[in-house]
Amino acid sequence: MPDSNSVLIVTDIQNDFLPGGALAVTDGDAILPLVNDLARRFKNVVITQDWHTAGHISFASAHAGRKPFETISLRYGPQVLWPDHCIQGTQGAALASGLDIPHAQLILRKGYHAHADSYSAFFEADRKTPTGLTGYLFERSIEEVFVVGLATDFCVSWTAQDARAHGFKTTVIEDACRAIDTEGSLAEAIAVMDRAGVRRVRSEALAA
Ligand code: VGL
Ligand code: ZN
Repeated sequence: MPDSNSVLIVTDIQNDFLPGGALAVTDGDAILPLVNDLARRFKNVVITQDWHTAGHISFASAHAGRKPFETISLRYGPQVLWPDHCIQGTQGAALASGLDIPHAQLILRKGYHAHADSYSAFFEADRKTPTGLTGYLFERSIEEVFVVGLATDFCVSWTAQDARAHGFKTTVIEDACRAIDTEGSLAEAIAVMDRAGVRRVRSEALAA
């Protein structure tokens, strides 16, 4: 299945998204063995890292009177507000120590502009400002993208949608992901991915 024209994108498996972290995803750590195992089957692996400034616009603490998990309207559209998380250089922003993917070729940071969020590994939340990943994958003749990691309903889904929109055959491996699921966000993300032509599979469906 994975060949030299495919890439595995390992999304935001960072301390702050694991149990005990600032924006813990339920059972986020449970995917680590599977993610490590899947990654071994890919020649090409890209790891993403949520990488915010202190006082980032996506933090509830940056908006007077607002609480985490509320949604506000920003110039580029609706923004869910989060607890402070993945601040550049902190332990919370570090990749999980249980991630064992020494052959990963690129670690891509995103969300580093103070005034824009970036769920997707391809574009910031304005859906216009590129991270450079499209060019990187095109230049490396990648045709097929597989996405795993955290969280299914935010960074995984947005990354998969953008991959598909750029013509990559795109698959989310669902049992190698976990969701935040706030205000129906998981059901919505699944509907959007299905409409966009993103394939969703379980890891057993991928031939060894
Ligand atoms: C994420 C919320 C805020 C994610 C990142 O990785 O899915 N979710 N920042
Ligand atoms: Zn974030």
